[in-house]
Amino acid sequence: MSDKSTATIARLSTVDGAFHQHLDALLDWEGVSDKAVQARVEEILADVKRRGDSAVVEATNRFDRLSVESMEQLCLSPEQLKKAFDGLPTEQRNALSAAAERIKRYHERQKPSSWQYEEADGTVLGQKVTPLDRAGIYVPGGKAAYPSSVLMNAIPAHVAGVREIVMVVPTPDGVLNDLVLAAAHLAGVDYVFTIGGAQAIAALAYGTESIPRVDKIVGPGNIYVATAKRAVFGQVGIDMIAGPSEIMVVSDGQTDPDWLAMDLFSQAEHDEDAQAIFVSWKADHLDAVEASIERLLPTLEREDIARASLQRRGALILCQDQAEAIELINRIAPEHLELSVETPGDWLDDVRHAGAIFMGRHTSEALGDYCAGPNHVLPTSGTARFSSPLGVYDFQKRSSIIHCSPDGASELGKIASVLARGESLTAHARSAEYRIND
Ligand code: HSO
Ligand code: ZN
Repeated sequence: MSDKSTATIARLSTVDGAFHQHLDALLDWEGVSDKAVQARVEEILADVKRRGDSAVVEATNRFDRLSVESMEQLCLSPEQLKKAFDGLPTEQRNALSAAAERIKRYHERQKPSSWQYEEADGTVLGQKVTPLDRAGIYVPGGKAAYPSSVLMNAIPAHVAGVREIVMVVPTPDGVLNDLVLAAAHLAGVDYVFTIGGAQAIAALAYGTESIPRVDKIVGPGNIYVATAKRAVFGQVGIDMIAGPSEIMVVSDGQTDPDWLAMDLFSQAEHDEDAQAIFVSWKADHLDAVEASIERLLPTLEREDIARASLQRRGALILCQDQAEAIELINRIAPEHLELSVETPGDWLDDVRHAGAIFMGRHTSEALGDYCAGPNHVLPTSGTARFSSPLGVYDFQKRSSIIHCSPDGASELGKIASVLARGESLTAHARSAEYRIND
């Protein structure tokens, strides 16, 4: 690896003997685990469980520097959300509405159907899909409050048919973010409470006098929020615990290097720990992309964050050919994969692990982050090996249906009786045997 302290971004080559070691070191990411934070979070959870609203109000006053007296002052009505939406500049209102429409349309397609079929003995078997009663959406406060994330978390819940969507968003120093509230209005959020941190997670998980207990909590947050979500898991469902954002761009050498550099920055600017990895089998193309990075980086408003991210966790990787690029993709299992190549469709069968796949030179990740339609809540840190984007299916559950005919009960009874006696569970056996009809 090049000298991390001076180079903007490391240059790696797959033929280098130490390549795999370097790559492992780059990919290594430690999730949340901090004893002191855990202890603090446990205290807050226990306090909210015991004292409900007053514990949430006190913690909110302390952490967000407010001085409210009751939970009522921390609750926004649907009318207030609509007002925020109506008050936006037309351009923002239109862009938000257009994004919401596209996201809705995409997620409508994910809706699974209940199904059933009949066995030869007349027994009907099936699966019934039911939306959750209530979902809680956590939206971070301050700079990390992304209206696009409100759409991406709440729309699938709404499309799934969740009866009530409760959003929480902290407002440090009482500052409301109108775009966030407008997005909540568009996405079908029912209630918004201006609370955050572990106290908000506790309120959603246990319920308080004013805040309804939810069945699942989704949405990103800081280390306190992530730790609290882990702690209440089991009591309620949670989505993934997201790591820093990542992008992997693979190019055949034909895409404008400036476009590629900016695509890498688009993730690097999120966070110092975000990861941007570029791969090509054309050495001169790597040189060109590196030159674009150096030239364009100083033009970014978030130059410092992007630079730190590229220095800490970025890489430009020279591989030998297309087959090796595919091996790298499947090994890294990136959250976002851009296939900046002429015929990306030819690659698709071989790409096994990626949260979202952006096909071709014109499909920048930024379009997917905001408005293409698919969800931007994606598996990070290699978890695309076993998990999927947030979707309608995360807000529904399935029940099995069994309806035996007399003949079916008799036939199944014979099998069940043998197996139950094999397990020495005679009540099971006799319950099945009553229904044998010969
Ligand atoms: N790329 C982020 C989502 C996001 N980008 C929100 C801009 N706003 C994680 O997928
Ligand atoms: Zn992004």
